[in-house]
Amino acid sequence: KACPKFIRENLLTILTVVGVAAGTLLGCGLRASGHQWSKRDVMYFQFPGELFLRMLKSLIVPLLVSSIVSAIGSLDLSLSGKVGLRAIIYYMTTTVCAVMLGIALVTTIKPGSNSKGNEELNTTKIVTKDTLTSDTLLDLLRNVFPENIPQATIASYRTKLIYDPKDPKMIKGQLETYKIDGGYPPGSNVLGLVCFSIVLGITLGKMGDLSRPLQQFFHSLSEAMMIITGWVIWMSPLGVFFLVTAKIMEIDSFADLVGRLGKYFLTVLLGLFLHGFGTLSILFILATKKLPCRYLAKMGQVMATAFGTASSSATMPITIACCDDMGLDPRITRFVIPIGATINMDGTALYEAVAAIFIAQMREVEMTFGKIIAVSVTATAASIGAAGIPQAGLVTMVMVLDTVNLPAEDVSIILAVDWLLDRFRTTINVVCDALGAIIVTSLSQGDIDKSRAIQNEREAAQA
Ligand code: DAS
Repeated sequence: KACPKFIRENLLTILTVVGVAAGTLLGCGLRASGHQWSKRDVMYFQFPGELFLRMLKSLIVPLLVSSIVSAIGSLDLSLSGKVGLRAIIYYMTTTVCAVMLGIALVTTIKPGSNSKGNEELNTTKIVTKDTLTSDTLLDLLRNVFPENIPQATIASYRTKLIYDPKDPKMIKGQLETYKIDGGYPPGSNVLGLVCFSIVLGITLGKMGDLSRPLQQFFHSLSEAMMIITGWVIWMSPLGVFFLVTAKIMEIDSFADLVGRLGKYFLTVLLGLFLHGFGTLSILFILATKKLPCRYLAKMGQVMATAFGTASSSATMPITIACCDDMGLDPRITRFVIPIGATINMDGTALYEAVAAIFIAQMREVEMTFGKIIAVSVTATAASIGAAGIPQAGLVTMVMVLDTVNLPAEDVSIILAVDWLLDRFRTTINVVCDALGAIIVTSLSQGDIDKSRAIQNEREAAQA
């Protein structure tokens, strides 16, 4: 009775946030000690955090498939159609707003113009393939249709530029699209699984009684995964503590953070903040006629885990558990959260648009209106194609850079601060998904009640 109600109700969130803060302090302290930490030292520090991340990742595939299939299967088709449409409209609207905001900021602040260190950049030949964008977009579509379901999360298509071994800057002029797990570690690219699960869920919804055994199976599997999530979630404080400590120990230097990438870093942070607490909040108030702060306060655990793991897929089980705690309809939550965690990444979209134009400014490449439109489109597509794993946004950045005729290697310019920006953009990605679940539930409340009334009548008639 001694500890106040607030602490009792939010104990785990408080511990996880403390874990992130303590990890940051310890990481900085270990660096300040001046001792040269070897990769092995970092690996030992990271190990408990890595185990925590692996526990969360092991839940992703069974939870994602079972949640989407059982959620869509349990909704009548008209309701799941309406919920799906509202979710897609929300995802597209928020992502486009994020990209527009990012472009407005980077073209106003101009973090890359006349910043130090431009000269050595211009010596690099700007050599790229103009078909890379179309090929990477085709990869995105290929990954939507997995040819082998059990392998779906491993075989992700990525078009790779084949460099001339004699001159690494010259591209041999050919592109090879092949099935690799490079770029995305196995089990991370779940776009194909999400699409398959949606189709299977709709099919089960159409099959009526014949689908009952499968619906029961997927519903039980989803509930079992959420129970395991409830156990794993208690390891978050320690998990994020070790992940953050090790990450701070292993980065090369903070110099870039305050040096020539400082303005870029702050531009992205400003964009993420304005999007998260500006655009999203306005949309939330318009859609639900409620203030988001009450909900955001309950998302501390989700935000801290997203920040600590830098993976929205790994955070997904915790996002679903948080939505359950908020009393949302589980069928809607288990429908929109897994899809949102895979294709709705506002933070990533904003970051990719800012980064591409920042690099163009560093190279004094003229940004025409047409190029800005192209960046908007490819940054949106890149955020859909990015997997929910650490620094996935960097991987799909190649497509956006190519749009403004910049070489893929230029990603290295922003690498130094990406490990930290990734955590902030992942947090925004996840907050946007959770707010989306609340908004879609609120907009669908009337349809949910109607569908439940029809279901009750049907059961009464059968009784
Ligand atoms: N870390 C990715 C995520 O999990 C985002 C990114 O890399 O842009 O959402």
